[in-house]
Amino acid sequence: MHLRSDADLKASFPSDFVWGVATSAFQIEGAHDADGKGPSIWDTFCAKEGTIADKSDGKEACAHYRLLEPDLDMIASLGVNAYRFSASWPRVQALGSGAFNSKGLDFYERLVDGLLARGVAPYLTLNHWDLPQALQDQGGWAARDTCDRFVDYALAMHQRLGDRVASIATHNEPWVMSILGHESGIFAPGMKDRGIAMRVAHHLMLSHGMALRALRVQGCTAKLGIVLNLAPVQAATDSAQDKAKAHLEDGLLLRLYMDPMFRASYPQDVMEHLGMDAPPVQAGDLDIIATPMDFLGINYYSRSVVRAEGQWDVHSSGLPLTEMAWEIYPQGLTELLLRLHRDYPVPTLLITENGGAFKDPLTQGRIHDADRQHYLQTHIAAVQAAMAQGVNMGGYMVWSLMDNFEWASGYAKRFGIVHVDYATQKRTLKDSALWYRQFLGAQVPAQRAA
Ligand code: IFM
Repeated sequence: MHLRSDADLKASFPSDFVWGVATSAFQIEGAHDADGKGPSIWDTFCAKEGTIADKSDGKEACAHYRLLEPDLDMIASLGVNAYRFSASWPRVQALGSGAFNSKGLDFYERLVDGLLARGVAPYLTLNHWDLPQALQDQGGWAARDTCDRFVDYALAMHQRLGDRVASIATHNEPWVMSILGHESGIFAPGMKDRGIAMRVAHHLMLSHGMALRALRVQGCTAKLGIVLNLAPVQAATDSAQDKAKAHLEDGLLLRLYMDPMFRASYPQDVMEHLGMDAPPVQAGDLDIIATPMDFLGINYYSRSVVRAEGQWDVHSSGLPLTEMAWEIYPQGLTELLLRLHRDYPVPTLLITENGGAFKDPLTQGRIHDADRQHYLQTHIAAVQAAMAQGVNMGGYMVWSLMDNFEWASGYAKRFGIVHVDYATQKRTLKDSALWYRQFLGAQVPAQRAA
């Protein structure tokens, strides 16, 4: 991809474009049982033998619950105008029903007020996977009742913070919660049943629509939406079999979510493929799911290439890979955005996550993560290319602000633009963070210089 100068690239975005960094509660907060927090399904999952590559957990993570104030200073020092974070549901309501925990709500209030005081807009995600364990014990997302519990939680968050957050996303990556959590079982709660996974996907989308409606009735002025993990799905060859498989995989990853939310229908071919495992749709559900939203968040990392038989070898394209063995494929982001714009009546699109895990050698206090910097530059350029072709883009957020708990991979995979030394909790801005700050044109406050 032809790289234009940073200054030209930055100048090609509108002045009100949202530039941010993103995190999620379980991945950074730690304080797993502090101040009345209840256990989440990820606390339970981590405690099971063989679930997390390095046998770690989220008990301490980046100690963000304790280090909130310095972390807020660090976020502001990057010159971003937005910070995307999630609230831990069991921190604000230990059991996922019944009493809310004022100390938990106070934490998110300090976070939101601290951002605003520093000129950074708060972008709240309600559910980034850490469902209260007590709700899982009653069926979790496979139980329709959990949708009502989620609406109560959404309304409580709105009551406390709705007048100050810029945006509320209901769920982060329903596909991941459904498929990795309930079909392959490599994420919490670790189930392996496709029928359950499809119930989960349906209930996540239903609760999203229900929450949007309830929030609007409460007079919510924050922008409302959802965050999906999407990718272009390409056939490995031109064979009819590979193309048919790619169409089906696109159906399972993208159309299964985009069609109900933007067309009020499930894709017929995918429903037929799922047969008895198809989502349990009740009368009126699809209208609720298709409740209009103000923005759609997209998390983009790579493309997906599929073959009819067996796995596609990710090394075969010769493209560079990240430490997750994900191909670096920025043109896929442009392709995806153009396709969404062409095929669906989408609202403003936000890139709510984009970034990569790379080897980050710490040498004499510096981390020269040129790979990550290049990844970010080329993907920002890919967003620009989509905008130049008419896609309505509202913002871009780097995943992630800092190294954190990368789910089943534990702490070994580092996505941060800020390095975290987990032994001391010392934060060090990597070269990519220094580059991002310079790209954004932020002034370095003397007392906060890295
Ligand atoms: O760390 C995750 C994040 O929680 C959700 N999206 C993908 C990231 C990288 O795997």
